[in-house]
Amino acid sequence: MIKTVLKSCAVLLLPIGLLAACKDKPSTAAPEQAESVSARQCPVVFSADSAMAYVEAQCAFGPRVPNSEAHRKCGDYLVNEFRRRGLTVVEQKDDLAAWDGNVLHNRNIIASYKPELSDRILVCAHWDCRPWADADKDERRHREPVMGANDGASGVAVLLELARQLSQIAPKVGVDLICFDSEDYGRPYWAEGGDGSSDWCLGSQHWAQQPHVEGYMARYGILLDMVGGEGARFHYEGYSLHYAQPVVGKVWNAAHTAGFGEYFPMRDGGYVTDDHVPLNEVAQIPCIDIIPFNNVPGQSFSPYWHTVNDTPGNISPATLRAVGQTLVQVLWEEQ
Ligand code: AHN
Ligand code: ZN
Repeated sequence: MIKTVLKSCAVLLLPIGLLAACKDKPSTAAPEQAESVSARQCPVVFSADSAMAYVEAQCAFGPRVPNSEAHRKCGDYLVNEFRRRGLTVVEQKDDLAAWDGNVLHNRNIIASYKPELSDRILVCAHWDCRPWADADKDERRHREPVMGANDGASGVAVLLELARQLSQIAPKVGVDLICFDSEDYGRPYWAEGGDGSSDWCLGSQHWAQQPHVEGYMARYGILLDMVGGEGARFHYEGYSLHYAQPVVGKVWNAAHTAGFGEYFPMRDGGYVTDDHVPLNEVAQIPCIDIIPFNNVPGQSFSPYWHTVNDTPGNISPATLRAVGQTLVQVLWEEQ
C-alpha cells in the first residue's frame, strides 16, 4: 500500500506567527549558560578523519536520490556499518507518495545501542540526496542531482563515527541513531503549488506517525543537518528553542565545554523546516536541530547548498570534529 504522509502536514505550518514575533527581538529565553565553565571534558576523542572517510564512502555511491541504485547500495552499506559496530539495526521500509506523484521507496534506518533500555536519547540525520541542484548558479544544471556531501552525508558520517565509539563513551542510557530518508525531495521552484513545507521530510514525517517501536519515546533528540561546511556557525534554531529549549542549552553548553564554542554562538538563527519538526509536533519528542543557519537575507546554509558543488572536497574535517566532539560530550554527560 502506498502511504501518504502529506495530509498530516498542516502541523508543520504552525509557528509562522511565532517567526514574525521573534524576528527582530533578541531571544528572551536564552538557555542556561552558567555551568559550562566548570564541566569536565570527555576524554574520548571524536575522529574527524574517520568521519571524513564516511563522507567519502557515501558519496562514492553517487548521489543517493530515492529509488536510484546509489540509494539502494548506500542504504545497504549503512545497515552493514551499524551492524558491524554491534548496534541493533531496524529498517523501516515503506512506499511514500511524493509531491510529483512518484512513489518513493523510503528506507528509514534505525541503529540502536542498548535497545533493551527504555530511557533513550535519539540522534538523527537525513541520508538521502536532493534530486535537483536548484540553487546552483548555473541554471542549466538545476535538474542534476546534488551529491550531498554536506547535505546528507555529513550528518550520517557523524552518526557512523559515534556508532564506532559508543562503547567507549559508554552512556548509561540507550541511544538510537536514526538515518531518515526522503528529506530533500521538496518541490523545486519551477513546480507550482504545495504549502512550502509538507513535501519535505517525508521519512521523518512517516517515522513520527509510526515509530519503529510501538509507543517509542526518548528523553530528547538531536538532528544533525549540514554539519560539515567550512566555517559553519550553528546558531540557535527557532523550532528547537520553541519546543526543546533545555536541550539547546545542554548541547550548546557541551560544545563550549568540549572547546568548540566558536562554532556554536549562543545567538538566535531562525526557523528551519527540517526533520526535527515532525518529531516535536507529531511524536512529541523534544528535538533540536544543529544546522548552520543565520537568518541573513540572501545567505543560505552554505555557498554549496543545493548546488552541484556540494562535494567531499568542500567538507571541512574541523567542522565535523566540532560537531562530533560536542555529541560525544553530550552522550558522555548522560550518566
Ligand atoms: C527547506 O529548505 C524548506 N528546509 C531546509 C531543510 C533542508 C533542506 N535540509 C537540507 N536540505
Ligand atoms: Zn537539502
